[in-house]
Amino acid sequence: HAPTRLIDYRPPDWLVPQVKLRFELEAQRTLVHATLHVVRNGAHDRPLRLDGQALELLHLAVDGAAHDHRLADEKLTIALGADAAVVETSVAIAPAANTRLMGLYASGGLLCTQCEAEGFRRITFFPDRPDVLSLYSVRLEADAAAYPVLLANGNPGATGALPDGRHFAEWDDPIPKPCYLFAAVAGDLSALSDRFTTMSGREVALNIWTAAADVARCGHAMAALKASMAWDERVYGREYDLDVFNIVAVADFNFGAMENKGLNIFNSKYVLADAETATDWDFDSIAGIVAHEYFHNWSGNRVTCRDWFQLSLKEGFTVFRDQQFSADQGSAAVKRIEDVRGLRGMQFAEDAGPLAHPVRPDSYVEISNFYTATIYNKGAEIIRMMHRLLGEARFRAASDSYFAANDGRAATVEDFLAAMAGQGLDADTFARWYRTRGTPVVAAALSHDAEAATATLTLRQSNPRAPDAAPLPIPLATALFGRQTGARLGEERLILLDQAETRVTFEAVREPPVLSINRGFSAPVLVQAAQSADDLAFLAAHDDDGFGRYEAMQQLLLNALIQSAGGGGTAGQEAVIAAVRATLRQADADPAFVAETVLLPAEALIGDRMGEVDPEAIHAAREALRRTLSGALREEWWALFHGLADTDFALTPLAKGRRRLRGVALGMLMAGDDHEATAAAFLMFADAATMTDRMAALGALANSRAVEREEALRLFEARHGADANAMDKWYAVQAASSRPDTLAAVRRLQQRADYSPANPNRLRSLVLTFANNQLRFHAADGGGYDFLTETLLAVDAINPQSAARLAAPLGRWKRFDAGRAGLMRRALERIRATPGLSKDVQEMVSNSLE
Ligand code: B3K
Ligand code: ZN
Repeated sequence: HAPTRLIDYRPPDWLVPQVKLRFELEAQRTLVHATLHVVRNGAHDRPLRLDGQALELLHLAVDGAAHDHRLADEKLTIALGADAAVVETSVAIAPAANTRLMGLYASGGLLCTQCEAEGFRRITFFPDRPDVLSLYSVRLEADAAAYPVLLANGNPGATGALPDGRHFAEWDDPIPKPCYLFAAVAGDLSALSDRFTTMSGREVALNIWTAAADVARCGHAMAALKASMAWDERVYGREYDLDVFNIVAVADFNFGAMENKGLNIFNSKYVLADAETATDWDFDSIAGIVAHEYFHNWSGNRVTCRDWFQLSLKEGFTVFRDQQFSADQGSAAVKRIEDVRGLRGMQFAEDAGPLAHPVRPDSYVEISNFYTATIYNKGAEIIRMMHRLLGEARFRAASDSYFAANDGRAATVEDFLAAMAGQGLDADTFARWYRTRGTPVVAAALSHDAEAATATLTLRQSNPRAPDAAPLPIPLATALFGRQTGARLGEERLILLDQAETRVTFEAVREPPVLSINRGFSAPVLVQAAQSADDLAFLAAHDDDGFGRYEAMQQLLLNALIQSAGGGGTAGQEAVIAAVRATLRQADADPAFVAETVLLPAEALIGDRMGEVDPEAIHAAREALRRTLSGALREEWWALFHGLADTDFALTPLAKGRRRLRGVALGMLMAGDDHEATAAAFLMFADAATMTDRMAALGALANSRAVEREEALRLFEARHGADANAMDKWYAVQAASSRPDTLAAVRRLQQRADYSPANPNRLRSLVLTFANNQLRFHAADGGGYDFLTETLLAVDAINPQSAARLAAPLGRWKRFDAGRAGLMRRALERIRATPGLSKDVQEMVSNSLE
């Protein structure tokens, strides 16, 4: 498969200012009648070329008459003499047979669409690229009993009855859009409805559509939607622009949600929530994703992307916006900690491995493979750095001018940078962040001259994945603390490291200083500061930046874990225990922060920081430290476990923080493997007033040998067996277990009647969760790799996007010992040699083998 390259970009030969679509909907066979008003773009004599995939062409006319055309290699080519024409096509498609979940497909009794990135070509012939913007008018026709609700983008128009029990609904979208934002839904749906009045007084009807039985579980998503609409007005001056905003929840969906204009389609996992079935994590994710998709109405829809290389233009910016929104709803420090944990876990790992790519890649084979942590989360970090450097007011002014200059356009990263440059950002050097892959490493060394009362900070940047790249502009929020007084010495400084090396002097440093650097995680870099355990413990106690305290504690824990996993023993763990004890004393004031801070780094993260990943040694070291902390602070953990027990269900940051810390305390108690803790876990499970508590207890039991384990799993199934989203948690908790029989259990779960690899949520819960279980997936005998290989190949025949996601864990082979690396390579080679592989998987696997 030939790659698509950024340098080959050319504007479209033909534009399509207007589109009319008429759907005769049926699950087995749907007819799509399209009328495209096409206009030649510039002086050339090239034909009109339309994309089409899995379409049966039934009829074609140009300006009302039959016309020559050629259909080959998923392209429909039509030579046109005039500069404008009306092209009509009729095609047949098969939604019920569409297991890729791209284009128009069936999910339960629903018919729904997913077009981003290149699904519209599976609905009708069209120039399927984001820089062709059109006005759409759509008419949906369907059986009135099976599909009483018919939705599309824009504002509703005429509706009415048709012969043979059918009916129709018309939708008109007054705002031009690229075809990846097209959407239609038909089904037997009910809505939770509400209203929002925009800042200029426009009345907007809000609906969240789902099965009638689930309407009661849409309240949280609705509240989040209204909060998002108000927030975008207040913080970015962005107002909604249609009369209606519809959200539809579907059970089969390739990812989280989709920002189609006026008709967002969501994975039901990110809509439905109540105390009975959703954890606090679910509630927060729902609010974050509802906000994200809503914010796309401006950062994505009104201003879209010129080509898919610019994907981070909308995704990075929108992730940054949803992170700001969520920070405003609760604790900003805790939100930052969660975001950074996610960034390090996913994006840093990606940037260090064979799938590393710049935030604006140079080429791709299958664009679906590039909806990555790098595009989304590193992209958001780049925007955050601009925000930090410009400050709130100038960033807002730059954002206003970006939206004003590019409204209705398909824009590029340069357009965004130009708006930022208008407020003083050095856009040329910032552009380097978009083209340089790899996580920069910043070495920081601080020296103190007691006589002169100065401290000198030497900063050096390097990038092992891009050794020849020009230096990046790295904003490092930095402060010094006095070791004797414990006080901050002077103001925090924002140091911009934009050379390979910089030296910065601090004045009036009259006592030995301790360095606090990259405060608030001001830049997405790895800092190497060689801080002693004493310094880290000092910062964990004294840093006045919450993130800095978290960071120091985590580094202290990480150092201890790396030392012991590498065979260096447990010397010095007294300091760790003392620091954890001190942190626990803040539990009343900010339990969520304490929970994040004392949680041990994940096994995968420990592996990322070691020369070679030894899954067993890492697990053993982590368990040993857990046992040490469990024993040394036993009274503290029990006091937290009992003191934090709540019976009511509140979603305040404090209530969520209490539940989270209680779960962490239970996990620590369980590390001791004694019966008292197991019994407490089972009781917590049985009495849980919230899904958060129930899952915390079940997760702890799932790792254990306790007799209560089976009973808890059985009770959970009895209670939630009919709820797919809840059962996904049940699958995941077993696949994540550290027990030696986990692979066997996963294989058994795969045989259950309610397991289906065709449902992306279920597949992810079981198979991807297992593939991220470092200890058990990387069993030395290669059993985990065989399991993943078989599953991936079976799934590729159904849904290539799902299958491609399963390939990434095998791509980490270079990080392991020769035995495991060889087995992982062999698995990748076996996949690559399989005939009929999708290009999604082919690209992932060949990149992984490089
Ligand atoms: N833009 C969609 C993601 C589409 C993924 C296509 N493979 C959801 C989002 O980022 O908001
Ligand atoms: Zn997005």
